[in-house]
Amino acid sequence: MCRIDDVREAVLAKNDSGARGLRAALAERGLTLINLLSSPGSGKTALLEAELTLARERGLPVAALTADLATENDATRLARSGAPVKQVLTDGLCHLETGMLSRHLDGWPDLGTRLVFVENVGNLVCPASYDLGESLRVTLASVTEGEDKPLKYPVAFGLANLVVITKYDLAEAVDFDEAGFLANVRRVNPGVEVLRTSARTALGTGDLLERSLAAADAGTVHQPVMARDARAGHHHHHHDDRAHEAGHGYSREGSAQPAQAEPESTGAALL
Ligand SMILES: Nc1nc2c(ncn2[C@@H]2O[C@H](COP(=O)(O)OP(=O)(O)OP(=O)(O)O)[C@@H](O)[C@H]2O)c(=O)[nH]1
Ligand SMILES: [Mg+2]
Repeated sequence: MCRIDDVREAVLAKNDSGARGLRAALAERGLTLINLLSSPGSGKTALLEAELTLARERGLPVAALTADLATENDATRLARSGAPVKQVLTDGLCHLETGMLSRHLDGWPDLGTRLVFVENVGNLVCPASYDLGESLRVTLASVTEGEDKPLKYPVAFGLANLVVITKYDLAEAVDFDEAGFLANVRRVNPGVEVLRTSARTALGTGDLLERSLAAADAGTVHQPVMARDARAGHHHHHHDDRAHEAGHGYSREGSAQPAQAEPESTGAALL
């Protein structure tokens, strides 16, 4: 075990205990956290802006935290929806940790808010190991990224409890291999639901909002297993293997997994 692994495990252990505290605090306030993960430019902000706008139209109290290494650009874009939005600057870190979130969630958003969407730093590696106290972890991939991404980033896709295909309006133009993508998702995370979405055409935006609300209603806890594996002293690469083997990376402490709800008739749900 090299030193980097020791440091990494200490950081993860600290984050894990932070996640437990954050979960309890969120539950007390009736807040449900939705963690969005993808590579840079997959369309997290665009989809989130559509979600926030839709939620506002439906009179649902939602808020968003968006994380980046630098700039307030994404918060400015999301604020156009009229929802309460905050920018988290990670100061060069490639992922969010619970400590950063706790600071921003102190007294914010207003009581009565049901959902807080968290746009993680655009990166499919770093944020995957960090439990943020979320109820739903959503991993996104755009149709332009290639069908092999779930295999190349098995932790990000293996620990997701909802996978979202973005920019579906471009699928034909880029000859998106949808069957190949779905087969690869199944290999790292059998049974996980996959939604087709487009921020341009609003395809699937209602479905994502419904899955998020279902997670809030069920009060289900989804805790990435990997952080605990790390404390048990496994090597990093081992986590990837486990995500592969186990097929899913969440321990389920609640009732039925909301992400596995029956597909909607919009044509967005695939698995
Ligand atoms: N055609 C099309 N383009 C999209 C869609 N969603 C996002 N885009 C474009 O893709 C680019 C990146 O989108 P963003 O929403 O900024 O992606 P992001 O994942 O938030 O990026 P980072 O925050 O930098 O990681 C922008 O130029 C968007 O306009 C979509 O559904 N269809
Ligand atoms: Mg963004």
